[in-house]
Amino acid sequence: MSEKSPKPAHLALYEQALCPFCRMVRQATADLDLTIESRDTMREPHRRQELVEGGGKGMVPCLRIEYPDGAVDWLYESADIIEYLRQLQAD
Ligand SMILES: N[C@@H](CCC(=O)N[C@@H](CS)C(=O)NCC(=O)O)C(=O)O
Repeated sequence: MSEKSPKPAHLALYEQALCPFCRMVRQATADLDLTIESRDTMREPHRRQELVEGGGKGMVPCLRIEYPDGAVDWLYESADIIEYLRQLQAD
């Protein structure tokens, strides 16, 4: 994903309640005062299927970034997700 990515139209976080990496991302969203839709891949198996089909693997956390033109990026790795959200909030 390039640094020139447009502002997202919608964000959704694929996560699991007991995942420590997911917890770090959730804490960052709270610190940044961001509200992001949560999609739990353990409680809702269809969300895991969506994640695997869209992002290529079932690992959580993963941030689904949808742009105004309908394009979608799937961002894995908690540190990368947190950095993306910080940049988004700073812009
Ligand atoms: N380096 C990753 C680690 C994420 C990770 O290990 N997630 C676990 C849950 S705590 C997972 O999804 N494991 C199942 C899989 O990789 O498919 C990050 O920081 O986000």
